[in-house]
Amino acid sequence: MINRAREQFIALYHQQPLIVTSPGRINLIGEHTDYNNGFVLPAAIDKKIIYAIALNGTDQCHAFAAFNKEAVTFDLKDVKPTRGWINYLMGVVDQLQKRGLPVAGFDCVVDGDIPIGAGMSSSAAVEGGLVAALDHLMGFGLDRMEMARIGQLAEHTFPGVKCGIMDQFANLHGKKDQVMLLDCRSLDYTYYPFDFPDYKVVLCNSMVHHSLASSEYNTRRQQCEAGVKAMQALYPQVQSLRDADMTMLEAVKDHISEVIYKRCAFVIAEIERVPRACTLLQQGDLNSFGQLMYATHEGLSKLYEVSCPELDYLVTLARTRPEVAGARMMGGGFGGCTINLVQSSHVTEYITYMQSAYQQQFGKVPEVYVTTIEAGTSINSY
Ligand code: GAF
Repeated sequence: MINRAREQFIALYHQQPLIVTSPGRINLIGEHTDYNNGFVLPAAIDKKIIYAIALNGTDQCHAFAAFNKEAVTFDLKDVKPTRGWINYLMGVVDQLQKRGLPVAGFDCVVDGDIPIGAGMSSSAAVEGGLVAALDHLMGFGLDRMEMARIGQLAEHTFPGVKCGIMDQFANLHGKKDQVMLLDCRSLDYTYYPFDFPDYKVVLCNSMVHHSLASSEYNTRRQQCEAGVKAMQALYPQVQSLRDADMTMLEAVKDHISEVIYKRCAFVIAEIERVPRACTLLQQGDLNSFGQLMYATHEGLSKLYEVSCPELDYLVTLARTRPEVAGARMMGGGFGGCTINLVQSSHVTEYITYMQSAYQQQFGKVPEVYVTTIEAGTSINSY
């Protein structure tokens, strides 16, 4: 893929590019907790976006996407939200410009193998790869957390998804075979080895892409904020759901809708599950960890209502299989992948079983990715 991107770049733009690899992510546990100031446990993976990129000495930016053979151009003096994937590039440029950084024109080829809309955060990979590339080419000296914030804000202002910081953080901070416990309030983080040679992380793609995912995502965020506001009347110390507990939520139950109650109940429980899950991981107790993954899925499905019949089916099937320690839907929801912790010796058998059962039920074959945990966005020197 790297060679393909480089050759494509040279053919289009006639100079040698810088190569940047920018990974997708998994999240073991802690879903919809990041924008509630809670905890997440993500890792960067082997699926990635590749940039071949160089400055071009003009005010124009040219990008060619290898995945759909589409070429886009924009002017650095005319950066504003539009439609399509160019938004992710322009959003990053806009954030850099807003910080007073003198972004120069560039040419790039964007290639990669992160399935789009599968919940592995291809958009954060596009953002993180570009911000790291421009930082390197122009010597801005941004630190990785600042780059993550730039990606997050680009996502808020251009595509318009009011995401938390998990995806951009994971993309830029990943380390081989390490998961990261991130406190989304303080932005402190700790690496923990994911050292389970007898298990594989298997992603099953429901092949469902829900067109309402972005608007529903933003709605969930507003519902959480409404819950916080209601609790603040009694508990002024509640600045986000991170500060709340079930006693506080029960105290305001009669003043909020059932929907707001359910959303908050899920997030409060999920924030509390993550440090517990992390301790289990450190103790090597993957089976107990897996039970927490199932609990997360249950909450995402019944209380947060971001699952769909296809994801529920995949998790229900996983639960019947002794070789699976745990499974749940992953990411924002309304489609995309489930994450499954599967005994290495039974992975092939498990995939065959899942694909055939799913095909019988929904008439399509789920793509399956056996992933590895890899480094975050990297500037390649060759
Ligand atoms: C998406 C968002 F981009 C993340 O910030 C996070 O909220 C996730 O959904 C749900 O945990 O990937």
